[in-house]
Amino acid sequence: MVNSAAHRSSDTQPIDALIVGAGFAGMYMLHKLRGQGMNAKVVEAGSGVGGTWYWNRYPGARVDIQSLEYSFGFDERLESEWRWSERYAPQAELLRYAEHVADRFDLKRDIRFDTRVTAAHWDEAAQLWRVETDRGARTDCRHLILATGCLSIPTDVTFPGLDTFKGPIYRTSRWPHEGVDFSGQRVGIIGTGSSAIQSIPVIAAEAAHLTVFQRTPNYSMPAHNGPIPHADFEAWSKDPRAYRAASKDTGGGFQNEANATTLATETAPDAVRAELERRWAWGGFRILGAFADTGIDPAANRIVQDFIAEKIRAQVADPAVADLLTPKDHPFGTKRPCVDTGYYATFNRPNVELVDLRATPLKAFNAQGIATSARQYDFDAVVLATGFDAMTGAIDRIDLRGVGGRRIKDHWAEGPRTYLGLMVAGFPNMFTITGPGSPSVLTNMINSIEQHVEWIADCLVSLSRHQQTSIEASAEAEAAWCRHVAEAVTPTLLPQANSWYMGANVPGKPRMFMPYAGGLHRYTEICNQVAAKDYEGFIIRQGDRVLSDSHVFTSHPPMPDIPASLWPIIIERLTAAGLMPATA
Ligand code: NA7
Repeated sequence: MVNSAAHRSSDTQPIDALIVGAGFAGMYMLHKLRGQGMNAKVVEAGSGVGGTWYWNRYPGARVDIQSLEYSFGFDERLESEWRWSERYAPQAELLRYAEHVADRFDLKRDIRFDTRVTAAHWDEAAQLWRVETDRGARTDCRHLILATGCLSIPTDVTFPGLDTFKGPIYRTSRWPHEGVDFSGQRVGIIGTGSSAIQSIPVIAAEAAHLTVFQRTPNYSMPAHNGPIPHADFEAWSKDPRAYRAASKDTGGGFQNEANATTLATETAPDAVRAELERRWAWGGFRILGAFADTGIDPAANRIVQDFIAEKIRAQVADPAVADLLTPKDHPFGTKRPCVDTGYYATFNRPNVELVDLRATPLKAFNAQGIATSARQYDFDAVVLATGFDAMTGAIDRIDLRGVGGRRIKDHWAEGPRTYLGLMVAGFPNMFTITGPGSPSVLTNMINSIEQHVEWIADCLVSLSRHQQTSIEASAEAEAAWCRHVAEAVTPTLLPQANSWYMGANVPGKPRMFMPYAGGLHRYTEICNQVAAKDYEGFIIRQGDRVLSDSHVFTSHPPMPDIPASLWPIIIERLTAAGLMPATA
């Protein structure tokens, strides 16, 4: 018989909110709700706080957005007492920061570690979520807040004979806390995504030999890590509030000099080159914002692709290896670009070898190592940097059931559907932080987290002030939001790649562009408008009495100014996708 969480009596008094996950999202949510006098608790699968930075301890792991911006801005004292040592903080420092935040706000007393939420069922009669964990603990709560992270569940990738390998197999996302010493070892690594691109240079410097198994090359830009740039530090220290506000008032949630007007295709080649060189020299994601047409017009994108291909050739001595490392199957920026420290130059080392799995597919693991269709590779250790079941993985692994026992997995059978990336129709009082349908992974996560946490906290204050017991996205508003998410991405090149944004890295996962590509600034304005219109699109109840029953979603801010010459491409794509209203 199914152990239905909804059909048992509660062991304890219901709490106001249960938060799942003690990463940056869960920690700030807990702090915020406590400040509002609410009784909130957190359940966390790991033994400590930090989420992504707790789990991903692989060598070379560091943040890709400057730490000045990838840090909390909600508390001025917290902000002023912490100093980042580098432009892009390494994992260990980020974890120390997470620990500091937890201690600073005394969060740990309300976090239950080493515990995974396994089920959460909505009890309509009681207007409560009944939650179960793998430790047998049960909690009833009025609000369930999923702060489960977008990249927290590794893909179930498996290879024939994996268990027969006699050496250790390490996953980048589950790295041993005590670290790994690869000195003198022959190491193989599978994957060339962001995790691999960060770890390969570090492992190569330590190991006797490193073999990199690549299926698809990715674009990577140099971090040029080092001390925080003087100009940024000055701007930040002069007025941290203004600096934070400027970061949040951008599409990506960080300052990137995004150019919304100049087209690469209409600019003189010398000027294009100078601009790309300037941004490449600055490092990180800055090149993404060089021109307004790169993300839309294939011809403009090709200019940046060619520029990066040239940079790869300039760094890699062997032209055949450089060619193999050059992406050819997707436009630049349509998969999450990587930021590296010495990645391409690592392939000039005599102890590093690149294996092209497209030309010579991996056949099987065996006791000695890995056999491809071409030959046997012997290893002492193997690293799997094979990615995550992104955005939905951590949510749909929980047995989540809403109104009428409807499962989230069924509701999301054709891809995740949400209203504002914050709530799901039929799942009252359940919020997602940086969930599918929100800007999340396309942005500086900390700024997106702050925006979500503050919106949810305000929403809960409003409910409590009006003695309302539940809030739920209406099916109509959810459908309208899904359409808007599609409208935002369809004009761009983003759907053209087999990316994890599209669910393409997990066999059987529905193909759908999951994050909201309209930008954090626009998105924030939409969320604020929705709240200001008494939570437009939400059904609000007091017990079983419906107090407000809004089925519309009308809160679109004005369209951004897009250069006129891009409109034909945009209209063509929207029309082909059936998203363009027919003109008279
Ligand atoms: P990614 O970016 O999803 O990269 C995973 C890599 O693993 C990618 O190169 C994959 O190649 C490769 N992969 C996955 N499965 C296989 C199999 N079966 N055989 C060979 N190669 C495989 O994950 P990361 O952890 O690097 O980065 C995730 C995000 O974290 C990143 O985007 C940042 O936001 C931070 P494929 O491309 O599928 O051919």
